[in-house]
Amino acid sequence: MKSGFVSVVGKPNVGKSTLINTLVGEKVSIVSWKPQTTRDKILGIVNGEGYQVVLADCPGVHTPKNALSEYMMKSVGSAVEGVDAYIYVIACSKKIDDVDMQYINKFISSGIPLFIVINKCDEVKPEAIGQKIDSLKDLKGVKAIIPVSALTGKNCDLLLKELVNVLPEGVAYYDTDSYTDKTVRFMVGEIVREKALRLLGDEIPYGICVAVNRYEERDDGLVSIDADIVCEKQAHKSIVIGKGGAMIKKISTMARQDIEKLVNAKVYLNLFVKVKENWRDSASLVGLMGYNIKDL
Ligand SMILES: Nc1nc2c(ncn2[C@@H]2O[C@H](COP(=O)(O)OP(=O)(O)OP(=O)(O)O)[C@@H](O)[C@H]2O)c(=O)[nH]1
Ligand SMILES: [Mg+2]
Repeated sequence: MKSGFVSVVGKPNVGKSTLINTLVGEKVSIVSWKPQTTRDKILGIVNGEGYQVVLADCPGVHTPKNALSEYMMKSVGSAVEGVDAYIYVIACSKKIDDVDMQYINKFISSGIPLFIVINKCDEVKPEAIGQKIDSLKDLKGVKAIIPVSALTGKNCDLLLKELVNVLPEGVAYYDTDSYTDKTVRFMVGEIVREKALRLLGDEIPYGICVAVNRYEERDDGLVSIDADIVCEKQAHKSIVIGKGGAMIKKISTMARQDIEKLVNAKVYLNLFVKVKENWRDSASLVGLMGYNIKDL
């Protein structure tokens, strides 16, 4: 069979996680309109007739400002080592800048097949897509430039076909019925964080992490979960809770609905809000981010 690893890299918010979810056909990685949504490398596994493509979703590339973003950039560094192909994603309506070119040139000089994916083509006129392709056509050593819409799925099948073509003959690296390397516990934490990102105003979500402290499958079939939403400031805590608990209730209801789909069972989700001042600057906490932060 054809099998291998592919890193998906690009600036924040260009649609890397959406693309991986579409290619995998499952919600592997959370998505929001706020940049820097993905914080960690997450594998999405596409299993098909005669192939297995393991896609690494990476945090958007940016200049680190604190220990958290340093951790995020390290995870990009680890995700681009020893892979069989690269996908570099740009958004069609965004200018290609020096950061993009640095990565593109680095990938070209590695000699490993590079696909440049122009995403969000549903947002622009066809002429704009043509212009974007033209602006890249002089680059030597790019396997293909593929315009897609990760949102509508347009051309994603073509991208998958091209990817499979460049992968070596090998074995399945993961169970052919699994679609990610992450645990249910991790995904639960991410779902809660996604709802917080989507429901809260601009400033607060960046300072939030979620720790799933208890995950219990009860005898009656119900799944009972305790999770902490950790924020950076006391003032943020009351915003996350909301007036009369309205905000935390909204986050909890939306997250519970998604978690029920994920685990295929009724879920009892108990959310707590905690404060850990400036946790993003604390390298030791960042290492645990998103999993179990016991010592808060
Ligand atoms: N119109 C349109 N929107 C898209 C498309 N793909 C992604 N989006 C939107 O773009 C926003 C960012 O998508 P993500 O998938 O979270 O982007 P990302 O590159 O993973 O972002 P980071 O994790 O922050 O680096 C979300 O609001 C998506 O719904 C697309 O093809 N078309
Ligand atoms: Mg992402």
